[in-house]
Amino acid sequence: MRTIFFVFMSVLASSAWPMEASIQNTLGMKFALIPAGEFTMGSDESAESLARSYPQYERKRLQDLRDEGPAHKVSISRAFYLGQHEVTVGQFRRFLEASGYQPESIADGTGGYGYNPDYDPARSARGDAFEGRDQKYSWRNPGFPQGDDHPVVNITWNDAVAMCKWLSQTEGKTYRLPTEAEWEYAARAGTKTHYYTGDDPQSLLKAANVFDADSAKNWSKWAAYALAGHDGYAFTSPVGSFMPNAYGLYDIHGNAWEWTADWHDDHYYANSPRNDPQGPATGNVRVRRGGSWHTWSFYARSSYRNWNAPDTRYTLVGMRLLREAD
Ligand SMILES: [Ca+2]
Ligand SMILES: [Ca+2]
Repeated sequence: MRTIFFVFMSVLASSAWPMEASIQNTLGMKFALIPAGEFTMGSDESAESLARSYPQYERKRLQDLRDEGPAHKVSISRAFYLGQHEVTVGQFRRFLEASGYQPESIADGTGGYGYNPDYDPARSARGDAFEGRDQKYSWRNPGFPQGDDHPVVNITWNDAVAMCKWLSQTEGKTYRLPTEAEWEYAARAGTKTHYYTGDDPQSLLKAANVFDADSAKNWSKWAAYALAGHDGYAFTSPVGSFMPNAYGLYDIHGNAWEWTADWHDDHYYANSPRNDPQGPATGNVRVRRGGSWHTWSFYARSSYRNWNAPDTRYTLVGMRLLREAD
């Protein structure tokens, strides 16, 4: 009897509740199950090697990547669900309506950034590509038209965390931003190349909305860095418009940058733990990953890291959420 009971419990533990391959939450957000596993995080690629894929880039740009190395083995010990898409404008609006939360760009009265064809970066103090901060810009208005199925932008890291907290309370599940390690592991989906489509930047045309010939029409001085050809979108595209990676994740490269949970530190990879690294304990800026519709292909690579203060809101930065597996 005892043996039978033991066998029964073993079967329960191993297979009675298999995790579903994909799930949909109360806001209609779809999540794919990312299995536990190991991968090589970061990159040690030399400037000489990078120059073969990015011949038009100044050498300094190819050398200035200290924080991507050393490449190191990372173990992700638990499976998790990751949003198949970036959070959309429509989903963010439903969150605001249901929760009463005020996005930081509105709550602090300083607004966000936006595209204005008449704005000249050379005449602005920061030389920024976009106009702002300005109260006329926010998640509602980045200066170009967006449908409800486009990725929400102009949202801060704090806004993203607030949305995770509300979803967790509402659904009784744990939502959070992915760690950098979880993000890169899921983005690569087993690949070791610049992109999940390979090493060639031109391979992005079928998989990502980045700075292409359409965007270059609006920023002609950067035309040399544009992908040759058209991905069909000069600004954001509806999420899921391109080929997904092997885990079923869309727009990993491009469309909107995605906030991660981690603080940024140039030297973190040299001493980070092998198992489930959580980023530095403290910092001033949070990491964002993957590039955007306005990002040159070089900066949309799987290993590339960028960062901003947690209250930064920008025309290029959105989010993708993680839901912990039960
Ligand atoms: Ca584009
Ligand atoms: Ca993205």
